[in-house]
Amino acid sequence: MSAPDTNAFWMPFTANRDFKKKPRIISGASGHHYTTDDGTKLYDTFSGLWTSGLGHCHPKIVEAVQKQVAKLDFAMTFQVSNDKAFALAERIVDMAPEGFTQCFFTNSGSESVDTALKIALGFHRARGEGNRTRLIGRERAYHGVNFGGMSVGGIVPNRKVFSANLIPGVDHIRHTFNLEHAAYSRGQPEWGAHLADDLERLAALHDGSNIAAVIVEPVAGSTGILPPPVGYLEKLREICDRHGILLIFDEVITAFGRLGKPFSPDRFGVIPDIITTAKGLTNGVIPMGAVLVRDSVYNAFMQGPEPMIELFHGYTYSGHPVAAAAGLAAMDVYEDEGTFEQATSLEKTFEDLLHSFEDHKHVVDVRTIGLMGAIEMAPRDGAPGARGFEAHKKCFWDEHLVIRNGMDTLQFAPFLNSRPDEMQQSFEAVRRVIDSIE
Ligand code: PXG
Ligand code: PLP
Repeated sequence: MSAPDTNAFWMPFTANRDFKKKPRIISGASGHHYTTDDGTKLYDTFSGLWTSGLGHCHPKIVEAVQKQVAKLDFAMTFQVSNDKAFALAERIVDMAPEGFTQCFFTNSGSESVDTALKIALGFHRARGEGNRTRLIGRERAYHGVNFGGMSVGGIVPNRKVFSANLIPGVDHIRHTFNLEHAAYSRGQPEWGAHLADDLERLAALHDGSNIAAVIVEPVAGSTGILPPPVGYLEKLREICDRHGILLIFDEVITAFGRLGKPFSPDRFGVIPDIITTAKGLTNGVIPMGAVLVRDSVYNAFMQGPEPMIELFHGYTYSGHPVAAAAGLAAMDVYEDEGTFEQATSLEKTFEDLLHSFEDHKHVVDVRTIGLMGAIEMAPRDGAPGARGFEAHKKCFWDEHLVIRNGMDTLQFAPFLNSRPDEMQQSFEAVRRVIDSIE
């Protein structure tokens, strides 16, 4: 096949004009590698886009999707539904922390976040506390790109152009990034639990009785891997409880093995009221997200006349049978192959490899937790982001390695079933690249 014309595809979160001068196009994948049309094999250090922890084209998931698409391609899930959606919901709540009994399907992390915010608002209204409308997010947070998620999110370039149209009634607590006190952290930094007191301050300012929910990523991902300081999540939980505020954990990245466990409460011991997921739910094979909800939240909606719809919300593709089949197969593989234990056993190797970059002349911080890690480089004078972007391109062209950069921070999300030798080789290649850039 000749190289495709790149003109028509307006690429998401991409420097389109720069990309189209020398496109980086992938046309195949298997296991831990991508391939291009000219037969080049590239090692993937980012598990897709945090999506594909089991590797690409896992045969069990491929087979499940092929079978399902030939058996039931689509059935509406408004008032009629399909067998696979119910089966997957059961599977997920079985894996979820105790008390989570309900699963609402979406098609992405962004939709999961907006769904969770709407559930939080509906929950309070159903209980006669319709005054609880305020939503609290955190600086530097990524909660997707829909209007709700963007508004509670805290990434400035994502918000800037839309600033006047962000949803009203949102406030933010501070982020936990701090080079002075928490640099080079392995796992949870000791410093920073006090930053959760911001929530108490906002509860005093707005009155806690007006706040519906707080949403945080248990480990902030897109913003460059910020693990929660020791005691921080506990504090958020305690303040939420004191003021009757729902706590939402956005686990689009952290669920399904990234932290060596199914969900973050299994690692940190702090249990939220709502959990948002996507990505690893289907190993990225078919787009799908899910919002997991505690019984008590669901039950608040289950009143009034039985023939009435309890939540006026849903997507055409909520619970899509082919996506659900992919999800069921992914859950089988996680279980059958002991994926979460595999991820745990790789954590130390990954941590040591990443922290070996601490003394590099460009590096100002290295952060790791589970199989999430960041190497933060100092920006080049007058050209923030240039060093990171150059590293990304050099890795691709010179080392046949796909890495992700957010500005000057290189992010890594190795496969949950990585081979240690491949992991090591990939970081040797990263070192050659950052040694070679100005
Ligand atoms: N919440 C969180 C915590 C996420 O990480 C979303 C919501 C949105 O999901 P969708 O499926 O709508 O993209 C995400 C997505 C990166 C990166 O480089 C991270 C995401 C997306 C793209 C890039 O870290 N996370
Ligand atoms: N726009 C129009 C005109 C529609 O009819 C629909 C769904 O029926 C949507 C948007 C929403 O699409 P989805 O359910 O795929 O999110």
